[in-house]
Amino acid sequence: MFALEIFAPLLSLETIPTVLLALTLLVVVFGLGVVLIARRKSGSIPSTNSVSISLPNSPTTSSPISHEPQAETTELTLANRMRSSFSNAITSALTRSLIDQQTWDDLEEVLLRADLGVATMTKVLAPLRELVKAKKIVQPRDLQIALRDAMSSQLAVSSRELNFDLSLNAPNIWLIVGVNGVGKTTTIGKLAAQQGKLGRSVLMAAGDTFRAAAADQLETWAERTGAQIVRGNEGGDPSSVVFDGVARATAKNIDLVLADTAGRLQNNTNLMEELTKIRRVADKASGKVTEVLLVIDATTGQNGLSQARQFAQATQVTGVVLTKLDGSAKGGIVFAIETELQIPVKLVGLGESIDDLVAFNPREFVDALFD
Ligand SMILES: Nc1nc2c(ncn2[C@@H]2O[C@H](COP(=O)(O)OP(=O)(O)OP(=O)(O)O)[C@@H](O)[C@H]2O)c(=O)[nH]1
Ligand SMILES: [Mg+2]
Repeated sequence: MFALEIFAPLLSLETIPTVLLALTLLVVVFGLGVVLIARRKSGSIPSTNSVSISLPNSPTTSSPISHEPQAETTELTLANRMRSSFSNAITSALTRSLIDQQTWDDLEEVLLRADLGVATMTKVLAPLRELVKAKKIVQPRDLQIALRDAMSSQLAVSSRELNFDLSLNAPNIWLIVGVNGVGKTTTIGKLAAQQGKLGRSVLMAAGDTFRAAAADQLETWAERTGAQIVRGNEGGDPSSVVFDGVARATAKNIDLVLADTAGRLQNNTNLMEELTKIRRVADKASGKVTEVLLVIDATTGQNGLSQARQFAQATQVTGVVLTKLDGSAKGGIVFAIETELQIPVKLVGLGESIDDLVAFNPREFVDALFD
């Protein structure tokens, strides 16, 4: 009522168009304000595909063959996936202003903890001790640089290429061996995906006949990667499964046979002989064994060296796949395997997913340890 009394005299015929214009302007300004506020709000709500940094470092929690859509992960590099406490340990071993006996003791401890092994550690440190004795290295900082170089130069094998003989008029056969649970079957799945991308057709031979579940696990990988599979009976002869696999691959003009084998302890003579037989039979089949890949779990420690030695004797290992380097602060076994056994580390497993297998790059590896 009060407002009417005030505004009524103002509402004459002449003022109506002006009032209407003012009201229209008010509505337009109000509308624009609403739109702007709504836009701001939608920008601040985290969108469903926003980048989340998550490192897949819990091997025990997810299924071995699950490949659910995952949160976006950090770039697949050694530096991103390895959890290196090595560089902190090295830095703290070299924090004092001088190089003395304590420095060498600390360095030895750090290298042993990283799984280099005594022989490799001695080999790496010996020339550095000489340089310090001759006063060519005085500062701990320079010793750190020299140590990095010395470790890099240990990893100088000639070739890390996966052997695939293009001239063969028959399938290449890659045999995958190793102790229990190291990641053999998973590596076959990852390899099949990689080789498929290279345009090669793949057949998996389920040479782990110990448990039906092992062949089931392989079959899931075959389905996922579009590979063919040959499996035998539970408890059957693994050599004949591999043989049949190669025969099928030959008949179907398939390029590559990936042969899974059951996990076995390197000191179990019977099982190691069985592996020798699988290798012999595979070689007698219509294809040719061009790779024997020994899978080693990076967290195994020095036992990995003993595994490599025994498996190499039984099957002439041509390369090592070092798995579970993601989330591992170790991996020094690489140095021991390459320097003491001259077996190249060819591939590295950096997680459980299908793409988490990369070529081993020694420079990147040493950088990841030190940075
Ligand atoms: N974090 C991580 N886990 C891995 C990697 N490779 C394999 N695994 C996991 O290790 C476990 C064992 O893998 P398998 O492929 O079944 O190992 P296996 O050597 O075939 O095992 P057996 O056949 O029982 O001897 C599974 O949970 C895998 O997902 C890797 O590079 N990183
Ligand atoms: Mg397996």
